[in-house]
Amino acid sequence: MTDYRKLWSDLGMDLEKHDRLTSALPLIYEEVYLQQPERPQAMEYFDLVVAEIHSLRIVELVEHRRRGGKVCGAFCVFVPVEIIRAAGAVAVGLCGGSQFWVPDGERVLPRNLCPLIKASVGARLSGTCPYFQSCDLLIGETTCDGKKKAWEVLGEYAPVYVMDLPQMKRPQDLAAWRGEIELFLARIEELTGCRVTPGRLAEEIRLQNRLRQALERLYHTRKADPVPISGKDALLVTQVSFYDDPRRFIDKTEALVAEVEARIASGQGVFPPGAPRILVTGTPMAIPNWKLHHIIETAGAAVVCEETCTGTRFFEHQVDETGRTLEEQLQALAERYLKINCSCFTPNSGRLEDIFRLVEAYQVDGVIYYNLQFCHGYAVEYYTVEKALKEQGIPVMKVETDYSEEDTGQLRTRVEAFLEML
Ligand code: BJ8
Repeated sequence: MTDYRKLWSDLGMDLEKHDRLTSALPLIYEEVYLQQPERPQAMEYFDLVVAEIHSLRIVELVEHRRRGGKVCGAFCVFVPVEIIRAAGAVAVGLCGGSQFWVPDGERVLPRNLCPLIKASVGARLSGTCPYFQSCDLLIGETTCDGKKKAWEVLGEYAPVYVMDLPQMKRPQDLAAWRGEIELFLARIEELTGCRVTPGRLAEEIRLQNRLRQALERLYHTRKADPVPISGKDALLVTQVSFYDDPRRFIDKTEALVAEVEARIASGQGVFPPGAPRILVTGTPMAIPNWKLHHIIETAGAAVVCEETCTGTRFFEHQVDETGRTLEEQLQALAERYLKINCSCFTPNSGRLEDIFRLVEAYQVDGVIYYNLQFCHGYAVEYYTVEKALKEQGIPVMKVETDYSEEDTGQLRTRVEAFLEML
């Protein structure tokens, strides 16, 4: 086995602490992922990515930087990665999904803050995440208050650029967002020293659209009964898409889709036909946050769709590819990204429409509303979602949790009770 300690130490990482972080992962992964029956063979690639999550891709990032390239890290699906890549930089997703990083985040942030923010900041402070260590620029955004203020703190430890996201979707908000994208492009050009040309941007727009389509096709297979792939596996694929080389990711995901489509043709599933079908909606699940999916799927139900930013919000809607000038392309990017229905918008009725559409398309039996603790936007929005779903007779339950394992037993009991009444 290759020893990556020199690589990590060159990145300024805390090796001893990093050993503690990585020592737990194989056991958890074995229990949560590898013990699932009848997994598609093509999941082997995604297993490898997780097994080597702090090495294989990091070697590529280090090599890219050695050749003079830049790496940018983002925390939100609103950041237009097409622009980063069109300027010759690599884009990686940085949201922290591990409890391991929370205490380090709490050194500088209040305890009663969303775990995703604490873990993201903690990952940087602890010096145990090679993705953070490889970034030349971190890109924050003004979505929720917690993130917005956390970037000021994070800025003391690494270069941070913040995109100002509007909180409404009126024509003037679209115009403002388009202006933000122009400023972002200028900042990325300054970082990389490369001009973004319409030709290069068109290429990256097409590539990211292909990536979205690959995920969309994978999700489409989950509409079948029996379900041909577990929710845990589908979630993992989406999580990996934030880190991986996009071309390789598309190839591997398309291979997975082909295998899963063949399973549908032969009636093969990972759950018995008729198993309860669950839509998870709410806050994102950054790797290695598999807690809720694991509870649901070991209680006999299948997660068939995620209306989250590690689900449909990430890949729905393509960027219009017909733009020939930079102006047209930036407008197309602004329009596509502003279609994402995050709870930081008011009103956010589009999200409700999405949930109903997905309930129908995936033949959902029940909705589980996933709310990371202290995420007020999604917590408040539950009122509207619950009311609308109940009016239509669609069962819904809310789960408010963090990254720790403390409430696992209690959550399991609640989920089992919910599944029984479906
Ligand atoms: S577009 S959901 S990725 S902001 S960090 S809002 S969980 S309190 S992540 Fe998000 Fe972009 Fe919206 Fe999606 Fe709540 Fe936590 Fe804030 Fe969060």
